[in-house]
Amino acid sequence: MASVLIALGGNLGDVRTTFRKAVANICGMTQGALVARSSDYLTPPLGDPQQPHYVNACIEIETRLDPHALLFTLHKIEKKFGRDRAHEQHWGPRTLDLDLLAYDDVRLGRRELTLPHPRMFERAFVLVPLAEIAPDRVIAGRRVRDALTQVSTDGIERLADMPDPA
Ligand code: A4P
Ligand code: MG
Repeated sequence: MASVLIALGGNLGDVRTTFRKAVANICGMTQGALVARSSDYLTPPLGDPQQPHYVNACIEIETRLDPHALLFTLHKIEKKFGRDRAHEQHWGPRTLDLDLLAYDDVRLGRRELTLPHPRMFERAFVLVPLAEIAPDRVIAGRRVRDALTQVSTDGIERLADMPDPA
């Protein structure tokens, strides 16, 4: 089984409900086991400042899918929750963005899949939730909790847990 870290983001629709359903889909469609899930965080938008704030979170799963099959499955889940890549702007609003942050210690440098995720260390909206679930994980030679000290976390707010749906 591979240990995989995935970042969730979105700023259109009822994002927290989308996340809850997406996490269930990720586990179901990857025959994966959920190891950890961070809180949800409200984060100021990177990119167009006129767009709504995002909600961000991270999960750790264990799965037997290989990295490409996993990314393919994540794209299917994005689409299922209303993401329309053909009509969105780069770094613009979206219902659900699923980024593969790390897959064991695999390193890949392809355009369609780069591992670890090349921009994760610049992004407080990734590092804050990631440090909640995997502070001691070392990714590309950097410990997550140390990487977090190198970015500004201004404006990031932890959201209270949602009650379980009836
Ligand atoms: N790709 C390559 N490597 C990976 C990987 N490790 N994980 C390829 C996922 N995808 C990977 O991805 C574009 C292409 O990258 C895919 O076809 C895939 O094969 P995308 O998710 O469609 O692109 P994107 O999301 O527009 O860009 P990118 O660079 O992933 O940026 P973000 O950060 O995901 O951009 N502000 C806040 N506060 N919170 C956010 O979550 N998100 C974005 C979106 C902008 N501003 C944000 C947030
Ligand atoms: Mg993305």
